[in-house]
Amino acid sequence: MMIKSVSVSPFDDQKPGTSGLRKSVVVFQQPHYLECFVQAIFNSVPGLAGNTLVLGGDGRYHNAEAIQTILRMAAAHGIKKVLVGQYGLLSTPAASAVIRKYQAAGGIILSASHNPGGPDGDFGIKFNSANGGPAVESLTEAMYANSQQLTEYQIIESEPVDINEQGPSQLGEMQIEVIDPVSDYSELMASLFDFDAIRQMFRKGFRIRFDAMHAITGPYAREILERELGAEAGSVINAVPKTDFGGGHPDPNLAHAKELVTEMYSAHAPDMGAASDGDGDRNMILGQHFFVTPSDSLAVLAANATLVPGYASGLAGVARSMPTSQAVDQVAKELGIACYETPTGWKFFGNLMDGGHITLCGEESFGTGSDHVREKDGLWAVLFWLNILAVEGDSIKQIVQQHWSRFGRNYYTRHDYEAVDAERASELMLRLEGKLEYLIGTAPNGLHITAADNFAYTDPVDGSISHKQGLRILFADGARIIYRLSGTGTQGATLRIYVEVYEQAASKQEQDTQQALAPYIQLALELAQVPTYTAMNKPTVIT
Ligand code: VG1
Ligand code: CO
Repeated sequence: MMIKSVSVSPFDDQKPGTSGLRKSVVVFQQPHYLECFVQAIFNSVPGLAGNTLVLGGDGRYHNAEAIQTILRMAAAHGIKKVLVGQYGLLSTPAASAVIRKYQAAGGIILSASHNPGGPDGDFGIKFNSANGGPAVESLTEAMYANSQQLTEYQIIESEPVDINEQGPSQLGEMQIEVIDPVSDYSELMASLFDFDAIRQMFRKGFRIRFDAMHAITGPYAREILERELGAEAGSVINAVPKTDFGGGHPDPNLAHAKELVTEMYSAHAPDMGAASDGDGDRNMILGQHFFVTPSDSLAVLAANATLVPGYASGLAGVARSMPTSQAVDQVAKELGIACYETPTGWKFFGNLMDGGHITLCGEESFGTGSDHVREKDGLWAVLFWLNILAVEGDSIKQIVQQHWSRFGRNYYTRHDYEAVDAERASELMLRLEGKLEYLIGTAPNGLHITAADNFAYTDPVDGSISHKQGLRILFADGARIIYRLSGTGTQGATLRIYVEVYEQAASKQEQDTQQALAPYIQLALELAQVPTYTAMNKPTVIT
């Protein structure tokens, strides 16, 4: 086996964001670009050589080529064995499950998640550690630092490896095992949920529509929902993964999963609607003529967890990202368990789960998960809901409304301003941050501000501190306005504004969300002079 050292000059833009390194496909297609980042991973993660690595992706454009490059670099780095998903496919939660099950030293996941794919779309790469979770911040910083000083990378020369057939093969001295991307994951799901109860519900005529959005969850959802649980054939739509996601935006929300939303609001709507994103870690849950906000979904799962076999003994604690609504906090209070507030991104939940501090966690961005893996998990959330429905016998709408009457309702929305001029977006944030201390104790538009800051988080397990995680404005009545710049976008800047209002009175829980939040949305625009800085008079996406 000939190991070749290739001399390179470093790329200056290989700084991982909220979830790995995401760039347009064209950036990744530059000669040596992917190789440099992979070498930075290998140089920064101790103990990969001589150990097992998991490799797979969401199947988007450039996935197949990138897999071949990484295999040849892994062989040059002295990796002992690579477990690679058949056809190069592995959903993000399945990759996490496989890393944990086979005690791999880590995994490389190729995905830009909910970002569009295809030659003009985005590509991405991230490293997950031996616990199955995204590399923590200190490690992603080490990768970036390494990428800035890189002078060479190592690769072997070889013919492309056949990853279309399951089974073992060899690349130089490295073993390769092409694995079924679905079976380890579906086995794990069967160990957590009452599949018999769900089967019985389907047998009685329960109908689900699952929109895989032409992305990775198609094969997983077909296998588990249709084959194992007996949902009607055709329940899973857009089930064949495409390299460009059928030209769509594989983001399960009201704006992008239009086909599903239209059906769920039609006269013949199925009992449940669900969708997942490009890499299978997000989920959207809908009932008949009813949308469950992700923050509410997390709270409902937490409140009903003991109905599900895998969580029957109760929850150690829960966590949510800072911008996520405080609905789950109400549940934690009542259950008498801890509730942690972390910065945006799944990497902050790993330590809490490893330390046994939390069992469930979630984000407002359609992400929910538990300590069964170290990623958010789209299909898992759908199965969790199915299990609750099978036990309760109520509709999704009833379950959520009962939840509100017990815990109160957290009205919640996120307004995104995409592709804003990056400099103007930072100016907006800087100017607003400068104003925050003067806002405390004032009542603009009659809304009483009690606190305002730039959120910082101290990890209770390793003591690491993450600064500047979003501007928060907190109000006397429990309402919040939060501003962040996205760390996953690839064009200009994306400004996210999150608004939340708590309503305990049952008589006021049936309002339209945008109307209920209107005074705070208005104030959010005024305080940050959003139209002026973004040159937009309305958000590009509202969720
Ligand atoms: C977004 C979401 C965040 C999520 C991240 C990765 O990040 O807001 O909650 O963890 O995407 O999800 P940002 O920095 O753009 O706001 V995924 O499914 O894209 O891996
Ligand atoms: Co995702």
